Amino acid sequence: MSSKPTLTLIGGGLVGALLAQQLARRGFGVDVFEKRPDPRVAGFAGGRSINLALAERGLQALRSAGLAEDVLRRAVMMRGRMVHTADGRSGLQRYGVDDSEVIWSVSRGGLNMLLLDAAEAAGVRFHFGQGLVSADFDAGRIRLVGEDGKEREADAPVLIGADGAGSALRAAMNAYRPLGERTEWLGHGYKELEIPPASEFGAGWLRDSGGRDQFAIEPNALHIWPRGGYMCIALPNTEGSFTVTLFLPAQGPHPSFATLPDSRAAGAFFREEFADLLPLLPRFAEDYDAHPVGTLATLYLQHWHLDGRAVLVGDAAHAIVPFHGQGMNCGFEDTVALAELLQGNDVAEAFAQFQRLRQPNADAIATMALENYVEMRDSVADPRYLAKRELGARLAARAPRHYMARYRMVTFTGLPYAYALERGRAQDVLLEQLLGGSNDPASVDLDAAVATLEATLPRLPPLRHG
Ligand code: FAD
Ligand code: E1W
Repeated sequence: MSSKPTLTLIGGGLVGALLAQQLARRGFGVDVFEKRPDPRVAGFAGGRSINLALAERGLQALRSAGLAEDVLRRAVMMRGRMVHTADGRSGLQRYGVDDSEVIWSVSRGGLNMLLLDAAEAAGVRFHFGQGLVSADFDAGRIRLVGEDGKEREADAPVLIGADGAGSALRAAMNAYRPLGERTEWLGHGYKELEIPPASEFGAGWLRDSGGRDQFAIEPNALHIWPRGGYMCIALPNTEGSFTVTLFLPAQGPHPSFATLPDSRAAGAFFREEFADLLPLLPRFAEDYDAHPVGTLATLYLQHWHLDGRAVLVGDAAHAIVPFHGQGMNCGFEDTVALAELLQGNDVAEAFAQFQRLRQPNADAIATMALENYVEMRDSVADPRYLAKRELGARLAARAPRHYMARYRMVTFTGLPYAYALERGRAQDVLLEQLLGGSNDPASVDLDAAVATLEATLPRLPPLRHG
């Protein structure tokens, strides 16, 4: 097609940095304006979650960028969810049958710096400490503000917004032509706490025989303390620590962040509700009082792009609640799709195709992430849920080409999110029919069930980890 335009990305976070690398590798000139200073120089100061779960979709994108091996070297494997019930017991529910179906805990800062290095090596020009203020889409110019408060202008005929949930480019686009924006607040917030390495708990724990730090709890798991209307989770860090996140209603009757304004109130609450977790949090009071309450919302837009002039990707286009651990993974999938589309099409066509391809999938993971919050908080103890999960596991073992749990489709395959949502619904209808009034999976005639399954649901497409 025509010669390759220079592209201007706003935001050098996870999605912006990975997209920039892929575009530069395809021969585009790429400028990235990032509001914050270079984390490789200034130290990483990301306000939000310290570590994240990387799953198959994110890995597939990193593989296509040639970066998967590097990332996995610095990641901690999570084989399953370790559920800690209120009575103090815990048990591991494996995600897959073996270590081919695991997820990975990665440091947000470490991953971002790795991606910045990779993008720079591919020829991307970064401009740190430069925040977008406004855009003149007719003139193809943008206004930026430096950390010193000084404003400057730059040419930017083609803009890509990877500037996150609070996107400044989105605001500028919306002012030029309404995007049909809707934000649905979850009404729950989150706060991050830390379990330090076991070596900090006293001499008895200090180090293993190789001198390495020991983890205070099982390192190769995602820990969940479900408590009905709220929960805590913990993801392991490579240094032997864990980042704990408390999810809780923001307002309203106890318990909510409103009724737990400080560590004194929250300490009493944790002693009651998270009795086994609190002793692992030696800096509970400091962390609770110092860390802000984060807000959670789902963002829906009618329009992701402005002709061939600007497009939004990642959280800027479709921020979701974090309960499936898929926001970054979905944003990474975006980068592959957009880079491929820009390769063979003119810019306007690529942007339009990008929205056509990705929006149904972004909508689907938004729905599934919201549903997973309820599932995580409540259903792990619900007999109907457990019966369906057990029956699903039996069907999957007997007819793996016809049944796959929705969580596995989302987490361990690259099947479109919209497909996972739709197939998950159909599978659920079938499980309900098969169980009828019983919550005993053993009461179901499996031979007949498999026959019904094969007759009513199409085969799953071939998979990498089939
Ligand atoms: P961001 O990471 O927000 O990056 C945006 C970048 O743009 C930043 O560097 C910012 O400084 C910059 N910027 C902002 N404004 C401007 C401006 N005006 N000018 C220039 N630059 C600007 N996802 C997962 O896949 N797995 C998980 O386990 C997971 N856990 C999560 C837990 C929590 C508590 C939360 C809140 C989210 C979680 N997510 C998870 C989601 C994930 O954090 C996001 O989907 C991901 O960070 C989106 O990347 P992004 O690059 O689009 O946006
Ligand atoms: C994952 C923040 C976050 C990140 C996650 C997950 C969860 C609960 C949360 C979903 C999950 C990995 N999940 N885990 N176990 N069952 N569902 O898979 O990333 Cl709260």
